[in-house]
Amino acid sequence: MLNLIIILAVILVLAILIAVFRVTTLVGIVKGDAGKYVTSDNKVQAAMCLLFLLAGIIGFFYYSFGGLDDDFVQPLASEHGVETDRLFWITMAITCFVFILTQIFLFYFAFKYQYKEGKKATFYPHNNTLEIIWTAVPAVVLTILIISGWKTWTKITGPAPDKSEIIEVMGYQYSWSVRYGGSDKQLGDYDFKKIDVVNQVGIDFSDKASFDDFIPTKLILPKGRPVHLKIRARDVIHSVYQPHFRLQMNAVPGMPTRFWFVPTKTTAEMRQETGNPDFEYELVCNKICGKGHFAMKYLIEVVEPEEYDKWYASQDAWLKQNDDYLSQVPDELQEMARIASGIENNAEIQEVENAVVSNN
Ligand SMILES: [Cu+2]
Repeated sequence: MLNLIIILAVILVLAILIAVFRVTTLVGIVKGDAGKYVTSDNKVQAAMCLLFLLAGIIGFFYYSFGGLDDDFVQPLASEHGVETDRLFWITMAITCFVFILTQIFLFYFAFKYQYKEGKKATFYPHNNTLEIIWTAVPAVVLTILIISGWKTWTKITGPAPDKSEIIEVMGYQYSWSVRYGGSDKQLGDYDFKKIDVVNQVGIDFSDKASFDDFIPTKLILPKGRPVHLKIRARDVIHSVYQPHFRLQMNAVPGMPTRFWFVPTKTTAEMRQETGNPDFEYELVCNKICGKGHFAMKYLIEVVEPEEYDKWYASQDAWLKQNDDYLSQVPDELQEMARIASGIENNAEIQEVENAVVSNN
């Protein structure tokens, strides 16, 4: 039904265009255009160029700054974002200035140099000075833009500070999994061969550092501390995109990537700033990775560092929650795994040992 309506609409529009064309031809004949090199319609076309220029510029500024851009610029909440935002707006200002200037020339000249009887075009084949200016100026401006961008990018992607919170982010069809290092603050190894229905990220329990790792359902970050994301993917290419932190990094299977940054506002502060009591930071996938791509949204909460430490200490190790995976721990590390994961606490073991000693 809809297709039929569209086809009818197209036929109707074509019929109207043909009718308009016939009417203008007839008007031209009445006016005595027949036999003229250029018809009177030429003036209308020239005026339309000016009209299009004016409407285009007004439309461009209204669309960009007239309140329609609410979702375009998200409030900023990271340290490096200040620099990338500055670069973005400088680039935007320069390119917009040049764009508008060239459009003004383009459409104004089309109007100004419309065909007029008896007017002859000047033959102007070459001008060295002009060639040098319009080659050198863009070359210099672009070089400055690219070098400052490159310097900022090098700084942002440089080594993370020593005391960063290291968090693993793994993308898969169709969600994210985040893993923290636990009390030793070190992420255990992983191995794709260890992935199963429960051990979704493939934690390798032959590595001591993995015993206390934990996997929460939300990405919790401390305000003001450097956070180092270790990024990987399980199946296809995904992309870690956190717009409020001005952060994006591809998650590639078999090729770990990383990104470090410093969050500067807690979720609560952001709720106040935006006036939106439901505001949430989000981690979304920025690569069209399959039919469930739209569902790859993961919530992030930024809290004060003290609150973060409290939350961190209260998390149960993944191994404690899934203690049948103890069978994957090598024999000589069993006891260590039981203690590190919190399956057995130190006090209990001490008690048992004491009992053994006193019995002897
Ligand atoms: Cu994805």
